[in-house]
Amino acid sequence: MNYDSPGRQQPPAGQMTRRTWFQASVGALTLAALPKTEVVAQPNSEQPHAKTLKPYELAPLPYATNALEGFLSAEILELHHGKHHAGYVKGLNSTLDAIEEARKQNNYVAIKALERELAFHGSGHILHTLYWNSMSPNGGGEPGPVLTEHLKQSFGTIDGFRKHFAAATKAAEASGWGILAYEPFGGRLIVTAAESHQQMAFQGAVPLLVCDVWEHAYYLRYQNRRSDYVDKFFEVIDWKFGEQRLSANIR
Ligand code: MN3
Repeated sequence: MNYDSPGRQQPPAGQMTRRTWFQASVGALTLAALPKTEVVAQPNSEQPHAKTLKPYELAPLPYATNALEGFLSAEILELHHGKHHAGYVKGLNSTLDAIEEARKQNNYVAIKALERELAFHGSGHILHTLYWNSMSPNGGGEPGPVLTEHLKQSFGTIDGFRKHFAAATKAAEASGWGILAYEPFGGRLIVTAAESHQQMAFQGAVPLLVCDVWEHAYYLRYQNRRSDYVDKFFEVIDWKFGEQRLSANIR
């Protein structure tokens, strides 16, 4: 059973739950989490229903910009969400437009650069969407039962995971991310440290909880002290979101 299937949940108008907010933001890319039988049922190259696809949208933050004040200032969240994340959404849509135009013209002279842009902006949008949800004013504490079981299986102890995740995230080269992901082929959790948004990807792994360590995420408060920022991330980490993501993706 996969609870991330698009259209499964139809809340009353005006009521956007945290889950539906996330689905609206990420949309079709949650297909990556579908069972194999559904993944192979992709549209053919004619894409008969492609015209129904909507552009990607920047969803509002799932909390007020000052809700994480003890960790990140409202100024940081406003800039990060309203400028940086918005830029990835814009870049993703414009890249998709350019690729569509290339298909129409049957002119693929620039396709390599376009695919590079697609991976960059697409990964940037998805990771930022996950990032806002990976934090909560009610975050911190300990993970739920499903996540706890899998964290212990994959990392030995919860503290073992924390140390591993913190070390990998602090060590991400230049601009990057710390990512806790579920790898469905091996049925385990992994930590990856992405460079930029898309380099060093473990293909097929589904990100659950992520921490942005581009300087724009923390510099206005922490300056060069990335280590302090990563350590404090655990005070706001939304384990519930990770629990939901994992539960929806376990095979
Ligand atoms: Mn960022």
